[in-house]
Amino acid sequence: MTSYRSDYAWQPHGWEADTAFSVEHGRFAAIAEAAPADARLGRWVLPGMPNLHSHAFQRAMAGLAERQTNPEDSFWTWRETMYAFAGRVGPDELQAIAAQLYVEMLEAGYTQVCEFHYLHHQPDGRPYADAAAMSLALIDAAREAGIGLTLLPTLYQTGGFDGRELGERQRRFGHATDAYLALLQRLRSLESATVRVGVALHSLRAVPSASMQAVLDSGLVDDAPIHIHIAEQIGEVQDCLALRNARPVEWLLGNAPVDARWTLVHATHLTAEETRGIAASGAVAGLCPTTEANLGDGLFPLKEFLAADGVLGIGSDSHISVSPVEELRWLEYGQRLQSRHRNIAVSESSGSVGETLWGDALFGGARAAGAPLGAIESGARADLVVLDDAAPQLVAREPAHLLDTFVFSGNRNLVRDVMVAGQWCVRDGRHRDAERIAARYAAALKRIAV
Ligand code: NGQ
Ligand code: ZN
Repeated sequence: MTSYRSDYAWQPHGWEADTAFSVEHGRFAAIAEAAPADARLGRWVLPGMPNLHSHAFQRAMAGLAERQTNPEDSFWTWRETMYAFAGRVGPDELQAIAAQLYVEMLEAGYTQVCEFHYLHHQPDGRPYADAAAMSLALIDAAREAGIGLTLLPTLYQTGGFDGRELGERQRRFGHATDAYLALLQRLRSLESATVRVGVALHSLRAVPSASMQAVLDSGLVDDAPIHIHIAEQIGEVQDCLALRNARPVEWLLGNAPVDARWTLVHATHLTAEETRGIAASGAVAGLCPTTEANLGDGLFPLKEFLAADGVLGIGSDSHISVSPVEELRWLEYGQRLQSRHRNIAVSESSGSVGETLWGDALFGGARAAGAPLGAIESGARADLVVLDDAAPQLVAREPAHLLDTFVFSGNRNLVRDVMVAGQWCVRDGRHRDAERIAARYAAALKRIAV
C-alpha cells in the first residue's frame, strides 16, 4: 500500500483541499487524515478521463482524408477513404497503431478507452486462424500501454436499413449472430481489473432488429455496457424514417430496453422529445466533438440535454485529435458559435464550464465504460492525472478557475503524471515505453503506406 497527498483533488462535489488517499491492489482506499504520506503528488490531481469511443485503427489515417475529392465531399466519401485504409490493417498493424494511440491518450489524460471494434476478419471476409485475433491485438496493445480497456466487439451484418448485404469492403466486419456471440463469450472470459468487455451494435442500419434482440436476450449483456452509433447523419435519419417508420433514437427508445447500460454515440440529430427521452433513460450520450466537426455531422443539443439532466461523455472516435481538453472545448465552442452566447455548459452545482464538462464527462464516461472510475474515492480504480503546476498557464490560479484554465488556455499539454490501476504510466509528460512503441508504429506504417 502506498499513500499520497495532494494540495487539491477533484471530487464529484468539487475541489477538496489537502487530500490524502492510499492505493492498494490498484484501487483507492481511505487513510487517516493525519497519517504521513509516502509521496506528495503535486498541487492539482484529477481522476483520469474515460474515452468512451474509439476506432483505434483510424488514428493512422489522420490527415489522409483532408483533400477535396469532389465538391460534395461528406461523411460518406470520407467513409470510402477510411474503408480503403482499413483494408490494409492486419493484427500486427492494429496492435502497433493501437499501442501508439493509447500512449498518446495516456499522455493526454485519458486512462480508459472504449474500443468500438468491428475490424474482425481478414480483408476478404474470412476469419483469421484465431477468429479473435484482432480483438486480442487490441487487448495486448492496451496492456502494453497500461490503459484500461472496455472492449466492445461490434455486431455488423447489413449494408443499410433495407437489409442489403455487406459491400465488398465491409465483409471483414460481419458475423452471423451465433459466431458473434461465441466471440463475445470468449472475450468476456478475459476480463480483468483493467479489461472490461461489453457489446456494440454498429448502428441501426448495420444490425437488423431480430439480431439486436438475440444479442440482448443472450444473457451475455445483462450487466455489460451496450454501445451503438445512433443518429450521426441526416441521411440515416431519413432512411430510418422510410424503413422503420421512426427516427433512430425514437425507434431505439421504443424497441429496446434503453437504460444506464447504454451509450448512444453521435446522438447528433434529435427532436426535443428524443433529447428528453435519452436523458430520462439514463443512457449516456457519447459525444465526439472533434470527429463530429471533422466529418461534418452537426451539433448535439447540449443545453437542452443538460437541462433534462442527461448524462454525457466524450470520445475521440476517429482520433483526428487525442485530447480530452480539445473534445470538451469544442463541445462548448460549437454551442457558442451556434447560439452566439457564452458559457453554455453550466449546472446547478457549478457556474464554471470547465468544472461542469470535466465532471460530467468523468461521470458519464465511467458509466459508458462499465468500470469503477471517475472519482478519487475508496473502491474506485486508482486512475489519476497530476497537472503540471509549474506551467505558466496554471501559475497563480486558485481552484475556482483551475478547470476552466485547463480546458480553455491553449495547447500546451498540462498533464504531467498519469496513473492507471495504481501504476504510473506517464511521468513528467512522457509515457514509460513511448520510444519502443513509437518505433514499432513507424515500422508498421511504412508497411501499409499508400
Ligand atoms: C465507423 N465512424 O464505424 O468507423 C464510423 C463510420 C459508419 C463514425 N461514424 C462508418 N464516425 O458509420 O458506417
Ligand atoms: Zn464510431
